[in-house]
Amino acid sequence: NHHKSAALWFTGLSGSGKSTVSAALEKKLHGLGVHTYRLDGDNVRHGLNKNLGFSPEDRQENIRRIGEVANLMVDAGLVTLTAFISPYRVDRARARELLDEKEFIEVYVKCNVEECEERDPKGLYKKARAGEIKGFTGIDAPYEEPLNPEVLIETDQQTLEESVQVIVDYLKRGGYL
Ligand code: GGZ
Repeated sequence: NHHKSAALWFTGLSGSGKSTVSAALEKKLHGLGVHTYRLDGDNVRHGLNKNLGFSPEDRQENIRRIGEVANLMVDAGLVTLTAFISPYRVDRARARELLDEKEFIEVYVKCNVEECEERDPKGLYKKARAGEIKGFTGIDAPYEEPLNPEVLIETDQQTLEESVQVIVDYLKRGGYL
């Protein structure tokens, strides 16, 4: 049972649903017999990238290393899911170049910032509003929306199941499944 490997590059605001959607998609892919690995803040920012913060330079380096690791994992034959804000277009474009266009699937997890702020799962928007966190994406640091993502999901308008299905349909159409 062999599947084409690829990088699924999730991007979106904090609280938009990148982790939730990518985790649900991964579960679905496992059910289909697809070998995956998911990179997210928990296994990268606490390990490989624990010397990095949230300045523009550190975010760029964060994304650069994640691109390199994803590249290795795709080489190893895995469908690799990355779930990071990746706020800068230029950094996402570099990851895309590194990974070779046809294996790079940008998934824009779109959600309006008001809704993200309302969800505030970790209370970080509240801290950003209070000035306790400076340079928080969507509040006082930029998020550059993808202009032409392979997949667009809108978590302020779709259920989790619908969002996952949109990505699964894309993968089927592309011959990944
Ligand atoms: C944005 C921050 C910040 C600042 C801490 N800005 O909701 P979360 O908690 O789990 O997701 C956010 C995560 C962002 O890390 P990434 O590696 O995805 O960012 S980037 O791609 O821009 O390098 C949030 C938390 O870390 N967090 N400070 N200032 N998010």
